[in-house]
Amino acid sequence: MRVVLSDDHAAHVPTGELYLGELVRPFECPERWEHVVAALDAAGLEDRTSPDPLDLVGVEAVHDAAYVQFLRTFWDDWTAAGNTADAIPTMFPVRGLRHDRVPDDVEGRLGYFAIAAETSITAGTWRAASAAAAIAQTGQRLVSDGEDVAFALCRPPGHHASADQFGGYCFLNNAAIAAHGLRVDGADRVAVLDVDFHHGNGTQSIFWERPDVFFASLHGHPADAFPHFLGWEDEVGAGDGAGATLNLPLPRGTGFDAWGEALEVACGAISRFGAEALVVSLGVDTFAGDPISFFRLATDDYLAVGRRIAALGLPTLYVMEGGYAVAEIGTNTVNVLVGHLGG
Ligand code: 5XA
Ligand code: ZN
Repeated sequence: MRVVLSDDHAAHVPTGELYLGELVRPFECPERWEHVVAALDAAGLEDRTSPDPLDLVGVEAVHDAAYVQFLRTFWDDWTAAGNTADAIPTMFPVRGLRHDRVPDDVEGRLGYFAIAAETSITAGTWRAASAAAAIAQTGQRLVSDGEDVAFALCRPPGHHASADQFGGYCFLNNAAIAAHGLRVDGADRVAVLDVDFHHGNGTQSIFWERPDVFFASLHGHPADAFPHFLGWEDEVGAGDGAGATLNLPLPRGTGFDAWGEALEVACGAISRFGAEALVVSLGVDTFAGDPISFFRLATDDYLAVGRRIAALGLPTLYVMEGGYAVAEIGTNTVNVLVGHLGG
């Protein structure tokens, strides 16, 4: 299996995360990447590829150009305004406030483009986020060019990033960029299967009205879990995309039996949709030991996840999303890949 990765992920190292009223060490940390690489080594998955340069046209096919410009330039503006600490958004255009004016002030602009306060922009955020998007694009091209399966080891993750907002540790939507790329490079119908614990609100919103990209997500019920304000089962897409979104929210304590049944439902829907290629938003924060999630999957269950996804028989790109049980993230992630390969 080809693995696409880059050391540039290490440029994004936020110093703190607002979590339940405290500033804690961020759960989304560079060590996650290192553990996945160590597990890839241990499993003999050593066919590594560096990303091609970022294709901005492909990025701006799913993100607003003004948002991409914001991500590219914000750190310089933030520091030019005299700030030295990481940029943490604290004020948002919520109910009753205007969405049609982008503030000039850096604090206002930061909140305008944000969904949540746990994610900060740092000196190296654009470098890492743009490298992650380039990794997804490179993996996508490998699959479009005939690889059965590839793994894009993206960090930071992407599935919470919408066309014009960051949050949930995500800046550019790597999976959405890859899914759109698969369409451009020849697949008539593409599916995104999001198996991260959290609902992929960004991916859903990007493809909400598109009939050519199916989005299916298994996740902690939004009544109980981040991102809280999207991911109910009655969200099915709109306009030409009506019926091309499938949400399978699951309760606290969900173990592999119930989770696997939901995976079966998602896979059945992807087959009926007639997808010709698949992007998997691969988060392993469904693991029982994950510190910020509440499902109960075990390390061996991830082998079965990979086997079931492989049984779809589709050219597949796995894109790394979440997973914060740092010591186990490598084995859990690689078990999905090994299962896909028949292990
Ligand atoms: O998949 N998304 C995540 O793992 C990030 C959740 C952030 C919760 N504040
Ligand atoms: Zn997650």
